[in-house]
Amino acid sequence: MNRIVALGLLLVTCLASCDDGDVIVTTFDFEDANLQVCGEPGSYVFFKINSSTAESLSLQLNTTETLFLDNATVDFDLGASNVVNYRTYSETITSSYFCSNVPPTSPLVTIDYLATSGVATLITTLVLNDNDALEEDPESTIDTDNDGLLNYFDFDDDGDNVPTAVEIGPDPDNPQDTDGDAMPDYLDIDDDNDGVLTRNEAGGGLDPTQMITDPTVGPDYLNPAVATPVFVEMYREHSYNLRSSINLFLSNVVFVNGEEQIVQESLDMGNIQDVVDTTITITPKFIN
Ligand SMILES: [Ca+2]
Ligand SMILES: [Ca+2]
Ligand SMILES: [Ca+2]
Ligand SMILES: [Ca+2]
Repeated sequence: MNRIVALGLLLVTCLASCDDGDVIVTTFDFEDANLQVCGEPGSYVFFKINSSTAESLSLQLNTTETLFLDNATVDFDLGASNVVNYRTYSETITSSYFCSNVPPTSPLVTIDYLATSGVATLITTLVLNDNDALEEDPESTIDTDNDGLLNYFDFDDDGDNVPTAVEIGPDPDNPQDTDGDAMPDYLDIDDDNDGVLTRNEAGGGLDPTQMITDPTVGPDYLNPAVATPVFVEMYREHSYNLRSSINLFLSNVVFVNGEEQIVQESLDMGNIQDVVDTTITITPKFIN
């Protein structure tokens, strides 16, 4: 709020001093400028800076949503709560102008156009990866174990508490099938076909690889000679990588500065690759 008040004062100052003959130059030339973003739920600021002309184009979204975590195309009406400004400055600015918590006192805003109407369209595209070495189709909706995590980002596809990366074996093109039933281990809930589910061959724990009765054979879940169930009705914690990229467009924007008005039918604000690159951890709810 302090910043908004401060900018308002700067605008008034400019209007008072700028309207007696100064030529107002507006290029709207941001083609070479990268889209940048900072902020968090409550207030995100997207901006482009043309350093050579000391201009900026910015969008402040006062949404309480956490952005960038869903595949989505969302329209935001511009106006009181979603604010677009086109500004010029007394000298060029850096990203900290928009990203610092304390509103900067310099450089001065020399021209400030505010969008009174228009639409901002934010397109978010996610890439989810369970790092299990399988080539998996992100369009697929298959969820083998029905745990709510689709196979392409489920690091334990069959929900037997042994990660797919462990079960796949050395050759992802020819995945391991311990019991030879034509169902590869990573999709087989009873890997040794001894009648006890792999999940229940962990001695009551959440890691069947650690339950080894006969070290010469290996873990009990791969040893058909050991078939002692200890029932486990929980999934282990899952993790996957989430990367998101965004494209931002402005359309039908009416910029106003006093009596001046500029209409921009479409402004491509550009894109940011990997605006989020993070690891999501989740323990899926066990459903029998
Ligand atoms: Ca799943
Ligand atoms: Ca598994
Ligand atoms: Ca099998
Ligand atoms: Ca066994």
